[in-house]
Amino acid sequence: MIEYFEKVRGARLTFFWQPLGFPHPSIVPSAVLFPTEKHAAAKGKRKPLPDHGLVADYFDVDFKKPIGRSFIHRTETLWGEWAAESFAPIDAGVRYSGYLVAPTTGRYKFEAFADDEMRVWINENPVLFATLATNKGFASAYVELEGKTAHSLRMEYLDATANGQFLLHWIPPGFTDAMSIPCKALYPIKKAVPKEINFAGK
Ligand SMILES: [Ca+2]
Repeated sequence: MIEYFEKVRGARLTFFWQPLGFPHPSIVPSAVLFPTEKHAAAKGKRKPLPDHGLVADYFDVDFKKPIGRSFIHRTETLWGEWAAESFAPIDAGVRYSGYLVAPTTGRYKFEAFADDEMRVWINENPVLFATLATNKGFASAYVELEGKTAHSLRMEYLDATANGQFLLHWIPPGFTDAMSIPCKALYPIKKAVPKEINFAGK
């Protein structure tokens, strides 16, 4: 059990471990976390793809040498001084790909921060580029999205050195504050998108 308290602006939490035989700590992957003992006991029957999230393909910092594949359930992560995955190096590039489903049709504002760099494409169109080299890693963009439709989403993130962190948040139509994109909006393949998505969470 983890209890987390967030009071005023800025909220970050990462849960690291260092498995035996690995040279550095890495984020505890969602593949080894289960909501109940029953889910944990049934882990051998796990589906090859998670229900939500994006495919994560890791590379070296030049995006030339493939290192391995896993999944991410949110469009944000905090590597800190360590690695995203036990098999990945501390400094790495990663390409996240999958589908984004917006709850309603309208104009969405996307806000990003990256240490060191991040590029985002929606429906194969470049949306934004955040880099520490300009504007301290922040970037934003508006995108018109049709609701309840699968839009292809690709993000390329590079942590070239030292601290590693990125986020891609959105402000849906009718809202004023940026918020995390819920994992209900993210799917690794188009076939995983259900016919009906209950965004209300009830
Ligand atoms: Ca960095």
